[in-house]
Order: sequence, then C-alpha cells, then structure tokens
Amino acid sequence: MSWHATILTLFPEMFPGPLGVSLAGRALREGIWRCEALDIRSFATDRHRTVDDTPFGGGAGMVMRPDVADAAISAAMPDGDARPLVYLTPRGRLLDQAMVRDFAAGPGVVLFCGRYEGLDQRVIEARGMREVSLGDYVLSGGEVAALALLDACVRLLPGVMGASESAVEESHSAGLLEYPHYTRPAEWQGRAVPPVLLSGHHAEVARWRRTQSEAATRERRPDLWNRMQVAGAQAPA
Ligand code: 6GU
Repeated sequence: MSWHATILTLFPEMFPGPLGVSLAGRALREGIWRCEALDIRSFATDRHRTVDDTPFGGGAGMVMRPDVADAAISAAMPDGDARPLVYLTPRGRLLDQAMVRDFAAGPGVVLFCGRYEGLDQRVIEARGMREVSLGDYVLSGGEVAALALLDACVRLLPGVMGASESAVEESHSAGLLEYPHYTRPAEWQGRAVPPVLLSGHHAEVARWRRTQSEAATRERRPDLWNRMQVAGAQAPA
C-alpha cells in the first residue's frame, strides 16, 4: 500500500505542485506515495458555498466554520482510517525531524490547511487534530507548510532516497547543524578550499567537520546546542 497523503484545502490546485517533480515526483509516479487534494469549499451547504464566518467576540478577519470543516474531514477519513489528522497553523507545535519520522513511518497523513484567522476550536478538539507549525513566522495559509511537511516525509519513504543517504542523515550529525561543503575547483575567485579536505587524512577531515558543525550550531542555534548539552549527547565520531 502507498503512503497516502490527503490534503483538505481551499486551493487544491496547489497540490502536488513542487512535489510533482524531482525525487518526490518520481516517487509519486512510481506509486510509492499518493497525493489527494480535496476542496473544502465543496463541502459547504449553502447557495454561496460559504466556508467562513465572523468571529464570536469580535475582532479582525474570518473563522472557518466547524460544520464545513467536519464534513470535509469525514469525506477524507472513512471510519477506521488510522492516519493522523494534522491542522497546519502558526499556533501549532513546531515540526521537527522526529515528528517527520513518525509520520513517514505510518500509513500517511491527512492535512487540514487553515486560511483566514483560523479554524473553529471545537472541530479541532472534537476531531483530536494535531496542530503543527513550521516556525515563528506567518504564512498566508497552511498549504505551503503542508508541502514542506510532505516533502520532509516523502524523502524518508523506502525506495525514495537511497538507503545509504538516509542512513547518513540519521547517524552522522544527530542534533548538530551540517558542516560546510566544498567541491572543485580547489581555488575559486581567490578562495581556497580548507586544506584539510585535500589532505586525504580521513580522521582529520572528520575532526574538522565535527568542529565546524559544533561552531555553527553554537552560533546559529543556541537552542539546539543547549538541548544537546542537557541531553549529554557527547555523540561519537
Ligand atoms: Cl503551519 N501555517 C501558517 N499559516 N503560517 C505558518 C505555519 C503554518 N507555520 C509557520 N507559519
């Protein structure tokens, strides 16, 4: 069975979008995963196909109606569908590689893309939706976040990347940012490649890369760095 992504959105034409090309696109054509986008608006029941309404308590913007969202979810998930139901919102828990690994290891995901100010809280609770965010900035809707989440999952599916590459991703730099990369020419615009990388001393290269990874993590991601210190993750070579 294919890994199955269903996206609930007001803009189904955005899918598979960029995931129709390159690695994910090939995997899609090979049937490794399936991408099905449903138009939330098609579950509206009134003449004007209304999906939103004004917020109780006042304030700016519009809120997605729980009845329309719930009908869309029912259509996406038949009884017994074991896939996690994810609501993409800047209010969500931050997406990380552990969450991506979990999603990729299961039967697939159902992604609900928010627009406007958000979705009525009652349907989030009634359906046990998992609220997920990409980071601390605001996108105009959940669709671009859904594409990012799917890209991260699909590259982990068996047969998508090469087993060697995926193995490297896990073990090598666990909890650290990647070291910088260089290729030919050895000198470009007066800039030399760090000589250690040309030395042929594999242990020296590994030590240099580790130092670079640690320095970048300390400077750019003190959050990751401190978490690593707390965890006592004196990762091996
Ligand atoms: Cl999941 N949605 C929106 N609208 N903005 C975001 C986000 C999600 N993650 C980061 N910014």
